[in-house]
This record gives sequence, C-alpha cells and structure tokens, in this order.
Amino acid sequence: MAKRATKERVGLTNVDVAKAFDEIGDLLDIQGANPFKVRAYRNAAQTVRGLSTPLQKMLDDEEDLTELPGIGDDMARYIAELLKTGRLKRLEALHKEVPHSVVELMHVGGLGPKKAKVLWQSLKITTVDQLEKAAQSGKIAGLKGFGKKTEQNILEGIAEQRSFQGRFKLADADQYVLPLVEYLRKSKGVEQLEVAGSYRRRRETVGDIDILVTAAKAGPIMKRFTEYPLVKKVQSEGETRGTVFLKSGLQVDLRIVPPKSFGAALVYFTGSKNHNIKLRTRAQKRNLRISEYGVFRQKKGAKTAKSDATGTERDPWAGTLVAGATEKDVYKAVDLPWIPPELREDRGEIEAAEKKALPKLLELEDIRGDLQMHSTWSDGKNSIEEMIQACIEHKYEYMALTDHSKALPMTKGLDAKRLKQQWKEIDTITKKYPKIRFLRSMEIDIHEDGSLDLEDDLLEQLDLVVVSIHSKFDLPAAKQTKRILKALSHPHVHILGHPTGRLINQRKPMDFDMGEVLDCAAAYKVAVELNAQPDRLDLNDVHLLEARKRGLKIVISTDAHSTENLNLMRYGVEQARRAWLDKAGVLNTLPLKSFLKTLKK
Ligand code: DGT
Ligand code: CA
Ligand code: CA
Ligand code: ZN
Repeated sequence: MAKRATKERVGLTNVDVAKAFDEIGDLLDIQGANPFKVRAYRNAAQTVRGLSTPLQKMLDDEEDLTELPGIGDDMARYIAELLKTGRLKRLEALHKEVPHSVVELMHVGGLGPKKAKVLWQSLKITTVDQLEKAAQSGKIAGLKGFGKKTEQNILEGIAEQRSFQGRFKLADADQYVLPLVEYLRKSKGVEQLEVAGSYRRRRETVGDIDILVTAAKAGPIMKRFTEYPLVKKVQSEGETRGTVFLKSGLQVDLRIVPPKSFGAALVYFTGSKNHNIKLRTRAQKRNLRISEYGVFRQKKGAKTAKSDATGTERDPWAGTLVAGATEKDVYKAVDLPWIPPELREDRGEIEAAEKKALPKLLELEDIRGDLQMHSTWSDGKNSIEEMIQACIEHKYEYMALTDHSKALPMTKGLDAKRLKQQWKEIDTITKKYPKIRFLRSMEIDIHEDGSLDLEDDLLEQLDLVVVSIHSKFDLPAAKQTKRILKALSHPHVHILGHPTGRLINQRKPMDFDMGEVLDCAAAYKVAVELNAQPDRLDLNDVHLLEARKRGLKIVISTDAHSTENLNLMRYGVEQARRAWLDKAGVLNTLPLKSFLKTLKK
C-alpha cells in the first residue's frame, strides 16, 4: 500500500465548513435567534466559500484565520474543531433542540424559518415527506399565516427540490475535484489526465465527475484512486474503470484508456450526449465509425451499429483506426476544427464549426473591470480601500462599488444620508489610487411597484446605476414583468442585476416574461448582468444566448462581498463562454474610455 506522506486527516473541505456554518445559521434562524447572530454565521459561511486557499492549508501554515473578514475568535475555533475532529459541538448541541430535517423544510419553496418553525411545532412535521403528505391532504392551508397559495407553493417546492437532488454546484464540485486531480496526478505512471463530462463543459451544476487517464499500467492508479482518503464507498473497481462516492456524496468515475484512444475518449466522455450523436452521424456519412476508442474507417458495406442483429457486441477495434490520440485529430477526421467544450451542447456549434464561424470565446484576461461589489458600508466584509487595492491587483482599469440601498436593512443598506457620507470617504480614498477609475455606484432595490429605492437627485449623481430585486420574488408573472419594465424605463438605470433572482439548487427564478424584459432592456439601452456568484450565475447560458441574439449589452460582475470574492469572475466568464460570448459581446471588456462612452445614454 502506498505510504501516505501526511498523517490521516478528516479531510473536510471549505465547502463542508461553509455548509456547517450555514446550517447553524439556519437552525438559529428557526429558533428565532438574534438576526445579527444568524447573519454572523451566514457571513462566515460566505467568506469560507469564497476562499481560494483550503482552510486546512491555512491551519497547517499557522495562518491567523481571524484576519479573514467575518471570522472572529469563535468562528476560527469552530473551523479548527471541524477540520481536526470532523465534528462541531455547537452544531450538535443545536441539533438536540431542532432536528436537522426541519432545516430542509425551511428551504422548501421559500418557506423560510418562521413558517418552518410553525409547521414543526404545530403539526409536528419534521421531514419533507411529512410536509408533502400534510399539504396534499389540505392540512396546511388552514394554519394561521398560511393559505391555499402557500400550500400550492409547498407542493411545487418539493417537486423542484427533488429535481435538484444529486446535482452539485460547479464551484462546489471544483473544491472536491481539484484536490482529487492533484492527488491522482501524483500517482506513479500517470501520463495524461483530464476531467471530462459536464464538469469540463462548465455546466452550472454537475451530476457526477468523469475522469480520464492514460498510463502505462492501469492497476496501481485504480488502486490509488479507490484508496483516496475522501472516498466513502467504492461502488465498482474494474481493470480500467472504477466508480467511487466521496464523503460529500459526489460520484466520481475513473477510466483508464490507451494513449491512442485518449482524444476519442475525451470527446466521448466530455459530451454532451447530443453533441456526440451529431458527430457520430457526421462520421457515418463519411463511412467512419466514431466511438470512445477512436475513429475507424469501415470496410465498404460494413454495418455501423454497435451490435449486430443477434445482439452480440462487435469488436470495438474493427476497421482501420484513423484518429483517436487527440481531440483535434478526432474532429479533423470528420472535417471540423476543434470545438471548445463549453460549446458542445448541440446548440449549432457543429454547423458553425463547419462554416469556420465559431466565436473566439471570451477569456478571463479580457475583463477590464468589475461592476458589482459591496463594502463594509453595507453587507460586504472589506473596506472600500481594501476593495480598491484588490481590484488593482486584478489589474482592472475600473470598478464600481455598489453597496445596497435602504430597503434592505439586513444588509445595512444606505439611505441618502449615509450615501453622502460614503461619497465623502470615496473622495478622500480614491485620490490615493489614480491608477484605477472608481465608479460611484449602488445596487438599488426595485420596489414591488417598480419604483427605485433611491431619490432621483441622488441617482443622477451616480456614475453607474445597478438595479435589482431582493424581495417579492413570487409575484404573478404579469405583475413581475411590469415591475421590471418600469425599473428599466427609469432614465438613470444602466444595469439590471441578477435578473431572475434564482439561487441554484435553492430558489427558482422569478416568473416573468424574459423576452419582453430583454426587448425592453435593448430598447432602453440597459445592460443585463451575468452575476458570477456560483449560486447565482444569473442570467444563465440560455438566457444569455437570447440576450446576445438581441444585441443586448451584457456585463459580467462578481457581486463580491469580500476581496476574495473578486476571484469568482472566472465562473462568470465560463458561463459566458457557454453562451457563445466573445470579447465584443461583453461590455466590461472595453477599455475605460470606450466603456464610459458606451455606458452613457
Ligand atoms: P452530468 O454528469 O449529469 O452532469 O452530465 P454529463 O454530461 O457529465 O453526463 P454523464 O456523466 O452521464 O456522461 C458523460 C458523458 O458521456 C456525456 O456527456 C456523454 C457521454 N455519454 C454518456 N452516455 C452516453 C450515451 O448514451 N450516448 C452518447 N453518445 N454519449 C454518452
Ligand atoms: Ca458527469
Ligand atoms: Ca459519469
Ligand atoms: Zn449584498
């Protein structure tokens, strides 16, 4: 057995720590604890999620965790306890008071902590299944503060939650995949290694992870894979194929393939399925057979099907191998240029590739400024000055500070008086940093009636106005559409922030007429945001494609609540690539001068 260099570890990742903090926040919320206490845990969770360094490494290096925003002595102690023992006494104590499953109730269809508590205490409901039964038999509509509508929302929410089950947010998957890949790369004899599947296509969520490896000898690598310390269960272990479940619940498939097939296997297992089917048809027209083993020239008249009429498998190596070692060769064999994985969704990429009309996709380096971020003036964790310094480190030419407006007291949203105070501070600080153009901005709440949460005379004085919705997500579609259209029609608005309000795996997008909103944004020359927070990614790829068709201006912003969060830009860029966006399609790739000119209406 391979000797482990480090002593046995619990092996929890930052995501696990964040989840524990979120859960404490939820449990306290259900108990009706002080909202600031609840917020402290949520903030800590957010900080931890946004970190690019594993907490375990920071502990190993004896870094002072309390220097992280939102992490005080208590939180630092909790982190150490969790990583060392895999347990958290604070959480266990809370679980004695409120069962874990009640937390799940609060996340059903936006029920929230108060209603979850009522259901638990008055109807003794503790599980989602019990909740479903109660809603189906009409027991919930009669409760005080509930009603037919809530009951309906509960049933829809449960159905929705079930559809999420088992899919991991991409950024969470990254936290599990990257250390595993690093570990596997250190295996003796590994030559090429690539993560394929939806992970490689950078889909916003992934079902499982597909890893491909070439190696002189398969056995030792398969062994090392199943011995990975974070493996909870080995599902299957063959000579060249293995499947494990990690402790997080994430399934990982490993396939060891011969070098001459690596490119073909990579194409096959990157998918998507529909992209593969199109490629296969294309191959057949050229009398070629394409599979995960390679591209083969068939003998004239040979059947292309995988199995013959008797149902027995044909030899996968039948015919002459014409390509397979690299993806480029495989695409070339069917007269196509290589297609970036993010485009492989059968959304016209094969047709475009044929006409040499694939876009030159956006790159992270193309981004010249970040247009949504928060400071300690509202719910951000770093000061204005720290945010400026961090943006300079990102080599940005401009940045917009967009603290929340007053309608959101929980975020310490700014009213007119505090906004003016903030401007004073901004004037002093920005003098020290002439290198970056600081845009005076705000993320202004859109009220239920579509009016904006800031007086017109102040709106006028902002360099950049972002508007977004943070409440009343469940208005009927017609009302919601009207609300957004009204906000867009305001002459000072530049950007519509996180337009659908969805939280991946957690809150569905608002119901409104997207076509009408995009048309209207185009007419009023308002840009739409691609919010790069990994649980928002809002607009999503499909809507961005719609926006792109309409020639709309698109901006990508991190909505950073800490300096660390500024690193999330890459998730925005990846999503933009899935929507075929090139540099020209994204407003904040423009140099400062033309950016400001385009922004002006
Ligand atoms: P996921 O894991 O649900 O997020 O999505 P994928 O795309 O990673 O799907 P997965 O893991 O089931 O399979 C990986 C790739 O393997 C998939 O993108 C395409 C290929 N593949 C799987 N099953 C089939 C199939 O029945 N036909 C074809 N042509 N390709 C398949
Ligand atoms: Ca997969
Ligand atoms: Ca798979
Ligand atoms: Zn915020």
